[in-house]
Amino acid sequence: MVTLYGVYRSRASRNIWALMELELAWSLKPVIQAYRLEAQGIDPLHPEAPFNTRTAEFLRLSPAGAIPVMEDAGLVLSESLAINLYLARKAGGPFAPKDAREEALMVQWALYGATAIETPALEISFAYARGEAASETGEARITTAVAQLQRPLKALEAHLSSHSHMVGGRFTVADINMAEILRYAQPHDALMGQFPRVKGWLELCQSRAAFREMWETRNAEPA
Ligand SMILES: N[C@@H](CCC(=O)N[C@@H](CS)C(=O)NCC(=O)O)C(=O)O
Repeated sequence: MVTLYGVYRSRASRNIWALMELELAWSLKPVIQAYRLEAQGIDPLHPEAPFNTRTAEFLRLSPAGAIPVMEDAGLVLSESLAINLYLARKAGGPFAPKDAREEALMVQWALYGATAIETPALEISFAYARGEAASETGEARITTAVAQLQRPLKALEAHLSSHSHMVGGRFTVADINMAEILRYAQPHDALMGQFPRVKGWLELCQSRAAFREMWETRNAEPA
């Protein structure tokens, strides 16, 4: 049984989506981000604070103090993209890499997403989530992020012009990993409109039953 530590409103969403696709037995141990408690005026270190990323018991499991963390038969793993690659290998089947070559490509795309796309995409996500997209500061942040995303999204657009999916011509863990990173930039229509193949592929990934189930539960979770 896989235990996932986190909440739906976090990068744990990508692991939950994968777990649902793979139909693995799993349970969620709620751990909320400390910064979200602070934003509500709650001291994360208060003895009655909800279990959070600064709770001593969680820090023993994850010294980095970040969610998600996964535990499976004694293996403790952090980094959401690595967790998904592990889950796919554990379950096997078409969702997983079929050989070393596919595995290398899946790692390549996960690293590219994490290093070239995630940070500017998150800037866009935060600006929209905080209702700042139309403010002067928000617009400036979005403009910078959009500029930083041009090169990687051109690379993805070119890839998706000759490939139906990230790897192997089928829906795999590599699609979840990249789709969940790109989701952060999705509220900015002007950017997505520049890259129609990326937009279409992302919407196709998100039309899957497992994504919709994850997304519905995520949206029902208190913000
Ligand atoms: N690269 C890590 C990032 C993990 C991360 O930053 N998680 C955020 C939530 S999505 C977090 O736990 N923040 C805790 C805090 O700031 O208190 C991953 O992909 O798992």
